[in-house]
Amino acid sequence: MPRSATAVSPATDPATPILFSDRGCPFAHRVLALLDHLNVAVERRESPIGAKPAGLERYSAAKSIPLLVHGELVLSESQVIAEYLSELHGFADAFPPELATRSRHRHAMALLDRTIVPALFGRKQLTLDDPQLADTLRALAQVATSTPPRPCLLTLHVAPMWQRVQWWQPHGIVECAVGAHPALRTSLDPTTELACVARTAPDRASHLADVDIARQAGLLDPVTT
Ligand SMILES: N[C@@H](CCC(=O)N[C@@H](CS)C(=O)NCC(=O)O)C(=O)O
Repeated sequence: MPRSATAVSPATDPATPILFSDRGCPFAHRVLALLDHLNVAVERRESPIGAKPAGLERYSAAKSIPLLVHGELVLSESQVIAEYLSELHGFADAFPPELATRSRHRHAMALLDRTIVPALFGRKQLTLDDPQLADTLRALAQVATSTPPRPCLLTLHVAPMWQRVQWWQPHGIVECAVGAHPALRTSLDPTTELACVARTAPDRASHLADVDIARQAGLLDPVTT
């Protein structure tokens, strides 16, 4: 069983963080891959896609997911959660030591979330010549990781989204745009094969079936790329 899937009751271990998310959420996948890599147990509270896990309202009025509850601390935003856990557990490889490189990592992560993620969720329409997409791909290409990639906050941030791009929108705008940058594609593909990413990924077939059910129920935005 994947280490991060091991549910430990907070009644027996109050130090165990609780992660609220819906099933197969790529933002939660970032956090689960990190916890798996750090070998830290987590209690998962999951709902079907498009729904909210029971008990979430106790911690978040907006019912934001993913949400981490660790003792008194309540955090949303996958990147904030990942940085907290990295510092807490002394993840030395979280970011590169050199300031400019570290800022490039954060820049690429922010642009990915501002441009590609909304398109992936059907919240933004992209075209191949979109200037924000061009900037995002350039920022990602600048931080293209070694082969094979090492787990760091950048690779764990990008990998779940790159996997969902390929699963949800094969041959869509994002995959085509990345395909025009062979070196970038070569650096992205192996991130999804990192052991901690693969161990915490949902099963592709059942995930796609769940997404379909949620779409038909009108719980997800239609995807148009
Ligand atoms: N910026 C957030 C995005 C979270 C997000 O969009 N989560 C999806 C679920 S996979 C969603 O639709 N959330 C709606 C909500 O939280 O109400 C993060 O990085 O955690």
